[in-house]
Amino acid sequence: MSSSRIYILGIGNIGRLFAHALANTPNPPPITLLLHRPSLLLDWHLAGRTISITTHGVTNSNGAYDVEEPTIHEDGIIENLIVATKTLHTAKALEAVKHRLNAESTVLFTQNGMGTTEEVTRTIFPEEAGRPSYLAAITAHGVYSEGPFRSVFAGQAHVSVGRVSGSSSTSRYLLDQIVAAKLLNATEFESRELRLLQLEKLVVNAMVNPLTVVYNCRNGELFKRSDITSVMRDLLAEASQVVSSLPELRTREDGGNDVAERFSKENLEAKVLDVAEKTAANTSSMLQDFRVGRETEVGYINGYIVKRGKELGINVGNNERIVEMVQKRKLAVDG
Ligand code: KPL
Repeated sequence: MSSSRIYILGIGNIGRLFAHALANTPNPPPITLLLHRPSLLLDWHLAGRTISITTHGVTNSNGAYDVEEPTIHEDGIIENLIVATKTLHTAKALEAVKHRLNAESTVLFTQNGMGTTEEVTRTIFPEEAGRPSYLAAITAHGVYSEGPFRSVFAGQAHVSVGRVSGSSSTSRYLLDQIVAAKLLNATEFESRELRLLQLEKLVVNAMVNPLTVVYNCRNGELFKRSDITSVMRDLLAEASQVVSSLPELRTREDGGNDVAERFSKENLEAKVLDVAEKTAANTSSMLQDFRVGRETEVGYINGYIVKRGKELGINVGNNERIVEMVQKRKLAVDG
């Protein structure tokens, strides 16, 4: 039945984990992997046409997927789409399938950082008529790649999922499938709470990720040094002020007073230190990208704080500098 098919665009670690979790339920939906680069088809054959996920040393390979190259003449409507591409490539990857999405479609975004859904609306679906409804997922699981279509599910945590505020609500089908996929350990939140959780993650990533690049170290090594802690506090003071001032969070009767408390410098610092400690052995995703010369997501993380801060007239000089540093050091790696 076409309405129950789930398409996945972006087959990196998060895409593989979602595919694997959905395929390993008692009543799995049909799943199609959209291979957005031609080289992926060869990789798929080399991987034995399976996705392999290793958990606690045990590898489970499942081949219960159809594959399609989205750029090649397919034009059937996609009703359920999970977009698991990197932030930087999301709008471009969606461009190739936009003719297959309509107001009945549901698109789940799994990207880090903020600003992707706004970018997709601006560049791909500027008209409200015909725009799919949006869901977002925040993934706290630790997954790393062992090669194309092979990942290790290293740190089991949870997924927070829900509708994106302002998005029209059509089907619940995709949400229900995500929550039913036990391996994801997903909880559904209402849109405002989901947004607050996204912003908390944004601030944590805005502190940990670029500092691991600048100081070239694992997460756990960062805040053992008082000089790095002091740089983090300067970045955090700006982030706290920006998030606490966001007008879209002040729409409740109490004026959004919960936001100022939740995003106080003290609460945010406690969160940052907690995540850095719990993920002490991790090489942050930004440092991994940086080391292999890939463009990083700093523009969607600290860059988002800079953009919103400037709109609100808040000084975001420290975040602006760290965006430049990470991007410049990237140039140094390239050159
Ligand atoms: O989300 C992460 C990332 O690396 O992007 C953290 C939580 C910092 C773990 O490494």
